[in-house]
Amino acid sequence: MEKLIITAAISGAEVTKEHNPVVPYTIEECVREASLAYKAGASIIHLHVRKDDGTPTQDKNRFKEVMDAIRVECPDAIIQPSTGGAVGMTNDERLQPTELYPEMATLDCGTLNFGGDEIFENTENTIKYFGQRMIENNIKPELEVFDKSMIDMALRLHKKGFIKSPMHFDFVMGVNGGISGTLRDFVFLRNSIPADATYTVAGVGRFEFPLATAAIIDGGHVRVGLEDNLYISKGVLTKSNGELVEKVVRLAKELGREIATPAEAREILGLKKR
Ligand code: KMH
Ligand code: ZN
Repeated sequence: MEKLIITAAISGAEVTKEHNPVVPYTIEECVREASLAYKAGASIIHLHVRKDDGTPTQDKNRFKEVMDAIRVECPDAIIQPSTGGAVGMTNDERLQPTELYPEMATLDCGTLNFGGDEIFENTENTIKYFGQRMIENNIKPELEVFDKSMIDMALRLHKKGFIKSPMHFDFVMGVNGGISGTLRDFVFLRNSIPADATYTVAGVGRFEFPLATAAIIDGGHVRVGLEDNLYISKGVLTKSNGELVEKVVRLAKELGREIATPAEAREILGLKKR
């Protein structure tokens, strides 16, 4: 079985220090959280950035500052900026980090309810626009799917040339508005992607570690982090992204799965270090 790629989604755009005081806002805090996750075994850092007061931003200069600072502590980590940003941002605002030519970036594959009155909007034309930009800039998209229909959308746009093979998916499961985090739905998603595709799973909240375990057994990959889950165990806030990654590493060891280094993750995903 392939080695396990662990992604740490260290910050997100929705969670705040009121939810867990270790949610990073400043550059120093982002470096601390990325570095703890990297040292624990994460090879990919999925990144959202904030202003110092915690407001999410897709500002290219802020991304550059944070990414440069993370690279000092985590020289070979794969840094994967979000192009999802935060609900309500415009497409061009969201696409700014692609101007930094990262190896990877997220590509969200559909619209969904995102709690309360929030709608995370990704029309078909938006997905085409983002896909085209990533092809032009030689950026490997991580296809964020919050529901089965989004896999179908990605497959259709792949046929039309907006997404290249081999595709890499992130099953984001358990968002209030998306697919549930049950094992039944995990099997449904993993059986719906092409044979040459890879996937990682991001279980939201209490689904994080059960779905990580399923992916470890299945030969998939795992995403954890404060963006998706604030707790190390029921009712106990995690001390860091590093602690969440350490738990995945322990589960993988128990189940006989080795952890991929960043170089091995690049090999598995077909990335070229920039
Ligand atoms: N913050 C969400 C609205 C992504 O990173 O591409 C979108 C998100 C997905 O987190
Ligand atoms: Zn994200």
